[in-house]
Amino acid sequence: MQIVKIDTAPFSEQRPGTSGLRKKVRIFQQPHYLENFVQSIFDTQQALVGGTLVVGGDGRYYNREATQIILRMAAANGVACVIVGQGGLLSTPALSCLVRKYNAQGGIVLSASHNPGGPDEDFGIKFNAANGGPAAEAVTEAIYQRTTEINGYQTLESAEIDLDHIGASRLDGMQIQIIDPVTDYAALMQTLFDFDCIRRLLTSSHFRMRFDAMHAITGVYATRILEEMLGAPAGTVINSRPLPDFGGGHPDPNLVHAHELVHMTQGHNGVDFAAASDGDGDRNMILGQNFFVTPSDSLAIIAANAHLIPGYQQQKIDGVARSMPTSQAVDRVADKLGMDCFETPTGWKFFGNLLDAGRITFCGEESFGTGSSHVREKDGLWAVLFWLNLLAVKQQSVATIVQDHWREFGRNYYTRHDYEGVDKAAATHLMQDLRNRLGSLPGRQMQGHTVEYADDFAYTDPIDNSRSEHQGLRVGFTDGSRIIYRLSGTGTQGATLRVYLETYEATPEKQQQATASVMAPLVSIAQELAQIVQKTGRDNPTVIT
Ligand code: G16
Repeated sequence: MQIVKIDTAPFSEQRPGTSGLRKKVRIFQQPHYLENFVQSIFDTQQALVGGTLVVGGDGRYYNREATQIILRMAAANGVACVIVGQGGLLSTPALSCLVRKYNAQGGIVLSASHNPGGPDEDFGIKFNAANGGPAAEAVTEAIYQRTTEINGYQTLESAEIDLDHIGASRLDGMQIQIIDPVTDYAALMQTLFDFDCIRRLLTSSHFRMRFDAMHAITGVYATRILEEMLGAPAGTVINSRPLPDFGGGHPDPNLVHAHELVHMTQGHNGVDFAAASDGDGDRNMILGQNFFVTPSDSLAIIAANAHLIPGYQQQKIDGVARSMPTSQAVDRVADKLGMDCFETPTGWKFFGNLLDAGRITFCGEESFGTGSSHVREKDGLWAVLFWLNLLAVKQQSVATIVQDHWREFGRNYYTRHDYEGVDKAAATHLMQDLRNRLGSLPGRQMQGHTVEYADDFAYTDPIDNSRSEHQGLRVGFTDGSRIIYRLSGTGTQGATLRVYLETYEATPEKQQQATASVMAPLVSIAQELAQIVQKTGRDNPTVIT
């Protein structure tokens, strides 16, 4: 087969955001656009030459075409072996599992996560390192720098590559292994959780569960693991067929976008347990009957109950980590149980070094991400299995488990307000203006709250000392409440302003209030402090979670 060198010129704006390069499909479809980025990966990641690469995506529109392009370029760039999920499909945590299990030198994830899919929607590409996790900032920066000077890429002239039949084949000198996307991941889950115990719960007539795959990749995984391996009744997994446009929906497991599932938990007849995952299977939402578990609480409860789960009961849990805007619920668990607790910037990549160094076992984010040292990505189905194992052991409802946790550790009321599609310049100005005023805020009284500190969050990685600046504006009050402002790094249109709000309640009698009413004073302080209405023209957030 003929290796061909194609001349190209750099595209502007190929800098990866919070989690890889995410753009509209039509941008990726421009001639050479994807190729430039992929060649920049090969040019900067020399270990891939003669090495193994894992490739897979969430099945969204353009997944197949992109997989073909990447395989041809991998062969032309001297990669020895590519492991590909059948049909070009792999959930993000499953890809992480494969990179680690087969000692690959890296992985390429094709996904725009929770963003909608389809010809007019979003696509994305992300490079994962040999530890199976999203590449560190220094690596993504090197890839980006390469995109700014690239003038050519290498590919192979070949017929369409068969992605659908499991087995090995060759493309020029490169081996292609098409594998079942679920098998290795499911085997890993079996080493962590008590499948017999979960099976007894799922097959009991007293327990009803639904899992919403949102027509995304976890449909494949959840059907196999929950229904086929664990015996949950057929129909437990809803919206199970992955579709390139996610059925026109928004595969984001939150109270707004997974409303069909939320509805199934409501009322006397609501199911006992419900969960959802996102486009690429790394996010999760956990619900009980008439009960929503915030991702921040979920992380804290997982850390507090690890001793009940087989995969974690033999090990000492040394530490936990959360992203800065995630509530401090897990900090209280760490404090009481004598674990280290790390506060990192938003982005799963910041947990990688801590996990690799064995400093933490569990980590999570308010953005519906929870995970552990078993892989280097957040893992939606893992969190669901953790909760199922916990429910099976405790024989209590989701609400009882969470409320008992609050009684013991206190409750961190939490909410996030997103202002999506805001004018970029207006959002940047809002942040800059607030940043300029941070120094004047400590001591200021606002609606009965006194500002204790106000800063622009920066992080020094304790393992490699790398420094990340401007990771969100924090305003903390003397009663422990916090307001945090950040611009999202995952959107593809305009800017998304995220406002994260948290307040702590230690008194059990005050832990059963509606979040919206408890948070109302902080919400109004947050709007006033940043002059959100004046600066964005928005009276209300687009999404509240
Ligand atoms: C990605 C990152 C997460 C981050 C989330 C939201 O998740 O991996 O670490 O919390 O985006 O980021 P932002 O607030 O910048 O939009 P995913 O599931 O989209 O890959």
